[in-house]
Amino acid sequence: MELWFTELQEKGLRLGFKVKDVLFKGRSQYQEVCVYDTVTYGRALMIDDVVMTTEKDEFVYHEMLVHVPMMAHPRPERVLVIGGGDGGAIREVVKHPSVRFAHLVEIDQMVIEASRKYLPQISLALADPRVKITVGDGIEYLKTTSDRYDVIIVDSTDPVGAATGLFAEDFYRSVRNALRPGGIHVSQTESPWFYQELIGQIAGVFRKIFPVYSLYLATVPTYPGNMWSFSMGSLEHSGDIVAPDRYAALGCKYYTPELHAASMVLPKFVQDMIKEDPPRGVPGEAVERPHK
Ligand code: AG3
Repeated sequence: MELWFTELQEKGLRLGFKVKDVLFKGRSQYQEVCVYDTVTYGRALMIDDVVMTTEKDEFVYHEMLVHVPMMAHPRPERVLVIGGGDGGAIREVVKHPSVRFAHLVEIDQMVIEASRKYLPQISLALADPRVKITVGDGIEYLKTTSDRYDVIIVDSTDPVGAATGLFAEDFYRSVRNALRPGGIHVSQTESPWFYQELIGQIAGVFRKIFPVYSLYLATVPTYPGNMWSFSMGSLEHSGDIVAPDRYAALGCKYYTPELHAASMVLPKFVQDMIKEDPPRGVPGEAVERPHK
């Protein structure tokens, strides 16, 4: 019997992955967590039927999420990752020798456990001695903590349900407050093809909150639209790479110093989306609110 996993992006778009094997299926207090072995992309982590990461293409997303802000910072020592319980972002963070402390705050223990067991190549750095794992709500943590970080990375699910608060202005304000002087923040902000409004709103909020704002893109084949956006806010540094000589030690498969700069060169419809004074929009019809 053929087994297919389908992600429903919106009423008119589904993405299908042929499944060889179901390795894990669990329901936590927050969500359904699954690990499938897929024919095309290897093992894949799904949360509530949405693709989080796959063995084959995870490096694109994790390298771009992490190395762009890290290489734009002169010396990142203390780094916070909110979400990202699979450990992929943390793995890239600890490749930077300047990092003394990497803190993962993930709400769902089941994501961490399933990734440790079934996605060892992604989660391996969770065992690094510089890494501290807190199972808890990142929003609450940042509201109340007096800890301060050089780089804060938000590796969230889509802005649906529990993750909605991770895309809200109040949350970004607590992110800014938890940055050390010169600190940099990045959030994954979905595909420009389906979340143009969100990306535009975040641009407005980041411009209010952070002295420097940039949007950059990467191509993630297993995410809807493939073109993926990352919104970066910085207290001081421009967002450009500061020390290209640090690159060689990272052992990247996607990120390069040239690509760092190139990822901020935006197609016209994406430029329009983040213009200070709209008109905003993408060619074609308005897209309905995504699934769920
Ligand atoms: N962060 C999830 C990106 C959102 C994917 N969205 C989608 N497929 N509709 C993933 C966690 C990876 N560490």
